[in-house]
Amino acid sequence: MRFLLALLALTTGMVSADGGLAVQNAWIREAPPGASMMAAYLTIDNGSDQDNALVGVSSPTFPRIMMHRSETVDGIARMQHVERIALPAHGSVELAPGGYHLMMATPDPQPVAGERVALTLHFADGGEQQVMAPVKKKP
Ligand SMILES: [Cu+2]
Repeated sequence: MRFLLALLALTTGMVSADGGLAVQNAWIREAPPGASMMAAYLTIDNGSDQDNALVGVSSPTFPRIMMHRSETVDGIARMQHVERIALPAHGSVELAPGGYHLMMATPDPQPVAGERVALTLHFADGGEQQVMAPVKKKP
């Protein structure tokens, strides 16, 4: 049954079976050839009554995925490493350019637009969800 649910998650790219969390619009920005880092973005809806948090992301394609937040301080844009991204009950958190994002070292070969990459999101309550994130050119 778990396997079936996982399959369903893979085909729809969206799950709400696990504590009311739904992961949507996951995508990875295609990087120029030779770029050392790639970024990924997605939206997480927490439809449950429980606060939760994103505490890590893993992928067979990317050996190490970090969670970052971009911010501008005194006119200087910089990125800060974060250990967790809070997902308040009945809230929605968007990882988007200019804010929270996933950052990963570019593997060799480098994933390019049109490919899809599996990302597994790990949550503070012990749950996890897998999504297939397409690689896209910068919109
Ligand atoms: Cu970053």
